[in-house]
This record gives sequence, structure tokens and C-alpha cells, in this order.
Amino acid sequence: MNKFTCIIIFAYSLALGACTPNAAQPQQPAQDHTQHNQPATGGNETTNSSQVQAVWKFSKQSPQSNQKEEISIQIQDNTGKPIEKFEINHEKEMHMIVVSKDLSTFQHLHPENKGKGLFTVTTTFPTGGDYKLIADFIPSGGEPKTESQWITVSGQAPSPRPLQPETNLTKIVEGKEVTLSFDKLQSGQEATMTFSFRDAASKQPITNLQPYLGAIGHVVIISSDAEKYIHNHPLEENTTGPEAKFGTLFPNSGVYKIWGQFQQNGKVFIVPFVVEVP
Ligand SMILES: [Cu+2]
Repeated sequence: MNKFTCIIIFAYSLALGACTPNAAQPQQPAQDHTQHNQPATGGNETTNSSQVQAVWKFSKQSPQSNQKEEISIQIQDNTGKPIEKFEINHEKEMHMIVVSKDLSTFQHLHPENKGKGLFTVTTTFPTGGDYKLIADFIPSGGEPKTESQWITVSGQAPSPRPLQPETNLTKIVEGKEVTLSFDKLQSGQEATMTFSFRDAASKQPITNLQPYLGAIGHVVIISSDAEKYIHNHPLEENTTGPEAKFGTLFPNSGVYKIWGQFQQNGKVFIVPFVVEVP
């Protein structure tokens, strides 16, 4: 498999709560920086990514916490014509990240392509409050695209937990001691981000990580205000540990939450970190 790095960063201003679920408007990204060195293959339709729109719909006027809710996204061009063909990227046509506004909850979902550009997925929001939904996809022959939407979920909303940057980037997750390190941590500069794994009990390096969605791991990074989203794929996909390296770029200084997703013994585990980037 080819080495590749995929960094998608987007930033836009979207007033929180400006969109009610049923009146979801297509996003108007103020900036859309896309870096992707995986050549787009297959498909003969070319779609200029600035012409791609997403129309979000929810099964209820107001989604409720702790209930199954269906999320639909219609992908279309700026004339309303459905975009029907998508690249398979990491085994899926669409990846969707769902986070609460304080970034305390994280879901990585894979909406199903129902045809004619309509994707749907069912999920449960654990609490009431504001959530951000981010859909990641590649129209056939086009560029990687990110579309997002804020929604307000009804139900009891815990008070937001402020993000606390961690200075000790080692933690134990499901019996694994995971350490995150950077060759440099500086906004605006490309950096290599390394996750290292060892068994928490024996301290032996872990060398039997398994591919998850076709790669050693997946990393999503979101800024503390949930406005910037970065999705990183590994620099070297075929390793099995004890290290997984990713290229990344933090666009601005500030606090970011990082979720690494990896797999061992058939089980996917998530390792979250909060870092302050100078
Ligand atoms: Cu995914």
C-alpha cells in the first residue's frame, strides 16, 4: 500500500445554533485548505469541490438524547443535482465524526450510501446539548471534502467540561500504555505525531496492532472551539506497532483534542489526548 498522508483542515464561521435541524443550510466554508497526496482514481465525473453542498436532515425536528436518531445527508452540486459517485477512502465512501461541543464525546460513524447522493446513519446522542457533525468524503474524480453541521439535542445537558491540556502524554487505555509525542509542536508547521504502545502490565512493546479501516490507525484532531478539523492517516500504514506515526499540521496556536483509533485482537480502542499548541 502506498504511503500517504491526508490532512484536511477547514475553518469557517458558523454561529452556533444558527441552524435548526430541519432548516439545515449548506455550509459556506470561509476557508477550505485541502492537502491530499493520494491520487483520485476511478470515476469519470469531475466535480469541483467548491460546487459540492451537503443538505442535512434529521428524523425529528429536535433530536433527543438517549434515543436512536437517523441523520441524513444529501450530497449535491450547487444546482441541487445529486452527486452520485464517491471514492472509497479507507474502506468507506463517507466517514462522519460526531462530537459534543465541549469535545467530551466522540463518535466515528460510517453513513450508508442509499443512492442518488443520499447517505444515512443512525446514532444515539448520549446527552442533550450542542453537537458538531462532520462528514468526510471524496466525490469521484474530485477533491476530499468536509461538510459540517451544528445541532442541538434535547435532553439533560451536563455542564460543559473545559478542555484541560495534558502535560503528561502517557495514559493507559484498555491495558495498553499509550504515549503521544511530537517531533515539534508548533502551529503552522508540519510535524510528525507518534503514538507508542506497550503492554501496561508487562511494559513489553505491543507489536500486534491490526489494521483498522485499512491502516494502522486513524487520528482526528479538533480545535477547542470545534471549528478546525484535521483528519490524519498514518505515514506508514502497514506497521503493527509498537509505533504509529502520522503527519499533521495544527493551523493555529491553541488547545486541540486528539483522538487516535487503533485495533488489537479484533477490538477497536480510542485514545484521546488534549494538547496546547504554541
Ligand atoms: Cu471512518
